[in-house]
Amino acid sequence: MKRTLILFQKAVRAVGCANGQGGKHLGCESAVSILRNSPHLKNVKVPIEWSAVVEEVATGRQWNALQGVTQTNRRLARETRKVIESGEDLVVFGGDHSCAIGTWSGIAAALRPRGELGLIWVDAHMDAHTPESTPSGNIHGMPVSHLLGFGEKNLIQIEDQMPKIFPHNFCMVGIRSYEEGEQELLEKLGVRIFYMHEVERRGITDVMQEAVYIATRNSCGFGMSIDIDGFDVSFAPAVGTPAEGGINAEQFMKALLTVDLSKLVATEIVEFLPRFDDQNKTSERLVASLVESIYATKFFQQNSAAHIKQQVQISDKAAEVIESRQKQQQTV
Ligand SMILES: [Mn+2]
Repeated sequence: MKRTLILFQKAVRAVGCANGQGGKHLGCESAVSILRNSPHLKNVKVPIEWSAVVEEVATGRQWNALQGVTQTNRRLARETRKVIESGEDLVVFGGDHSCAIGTWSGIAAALRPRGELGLIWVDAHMDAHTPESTPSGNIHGMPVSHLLGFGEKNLIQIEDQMPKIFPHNFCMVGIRSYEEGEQELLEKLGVRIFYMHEVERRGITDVMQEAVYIATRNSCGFGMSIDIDGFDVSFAPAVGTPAEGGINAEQFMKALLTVDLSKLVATEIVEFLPRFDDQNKTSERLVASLVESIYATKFFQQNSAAHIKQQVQISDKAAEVIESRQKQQQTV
């Protein structure tokens, strides 16, 4: 006898954060609405289901943004925590990079009963200033220090009192523009920094393999926070703080094919500033390609069939085997 079975289609849950007050230029707050309507993002091979968009609370610029950034990040943390607690894959679309405080605070809290969170920070900048060391006062230059537990009290205690990231689970890739104060903090903490010159010398594949090792060896899951200014500006022209040189985005996506993404719990993509994009929408396309390559790779590694929706006519015996395998996966 033959019967029809619908194979499980795995989707990535998307959360948006429409924030921009923490950036050097305003404009990142419009990235989420552009991405939600983006034909490029709609056409990616991996299904994306939007679950929430957090609107920004704006209280001013530079340090006056603090109160609003705190409230926005509290809201965002609640959303990311929910998705991770439900066991789903999560992609967060920013916003300026200050949203990382909320994204990873929520995720760290969700994982806390199981273990520590690992994090790979892809960026041109260190984003590790404290309120004392910052020359600009822009909070998008401070998420790393706050996630590590240094800085403004209200920003380091979102969801729980613990540091969100421990230095031994954290590394940075693509760094080439930074100030002394933030470098000092990271070096004092022993954070592994893959500066751009090391990426150039070793190749991004080699570097990402070591980065995933660092982010997974002591953690129960890891994330990637991707500031698109980490890439060469030819792949991502729509950024507010471009830096010369940078990671080749195509090579980065190829490198992902060679790393184990089975412990990846979330990806965050930030600092897309739509009004600086070119006519060809190069940056918007990059965001879509990143999501597709990361999750197509992850789902393929987990189960080569699970991410493809298929209605198949198969024998009872084959249906039994597949159903029992799906059940096993659900109980893991
Ligand atoms: Mn950044």
